[in-house]
Amino acid sequence: MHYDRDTALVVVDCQNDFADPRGSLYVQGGEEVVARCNAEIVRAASAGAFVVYTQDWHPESTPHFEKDGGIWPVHCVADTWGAELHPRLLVAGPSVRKGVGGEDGYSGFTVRDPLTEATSPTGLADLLAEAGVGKVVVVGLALDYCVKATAIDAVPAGFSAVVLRDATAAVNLQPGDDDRAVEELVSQGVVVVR
Ligand code: VGL
Ligand code: ZN
Repeated sequence: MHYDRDTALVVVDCQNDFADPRGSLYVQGGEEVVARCNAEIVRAASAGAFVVYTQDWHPESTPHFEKDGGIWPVHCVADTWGAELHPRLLVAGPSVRKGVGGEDGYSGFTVRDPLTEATSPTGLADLLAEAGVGKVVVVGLALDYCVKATAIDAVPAGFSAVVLRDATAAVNLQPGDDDRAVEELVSQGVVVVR
């Protein structure tokens, strides 16, 4: 990928619970994704491009978790090891935390109140606007959840969006969720490249 000052790299949820095999919601291939993200981070940062990170950041109880009525094992609880960025991930910019107030949702741009369904912004759009970019490159975990939702939300927020599939990995709750995520991305105007 080519980076310049009009382009930001958005590194989604490269946290221990997703990227480390000991994590509670380990995504197969997570460590490889960290290495591939690092290569992009080096490229982006050396071109002077803005690099920004997201972190899934949940309270101990949230309707996002299976034990509280959702579908996921407990993961990325605020201020725990699982919520930390993977120790090998290069950090070259700010991080946006999502779900802090127990909200649900997957996008790095917005979270959703589980009771009212109202969405509120996370601050990512503001950071990108301050950086003055028109284009975002999205990488990280997981392709079929937070990478997909973040890239799709970037389009109505006014950015052109590219997903680097080789710098992602999918949860694949159902086999083929990865390919379906790519189809959905493309149908929403996101460019998906290897
Ligand atoms: C994610 C499942 C639950 C993700 C977050 O980062 O893709 N997936 N919470
Ligand atoms: Zn989550």
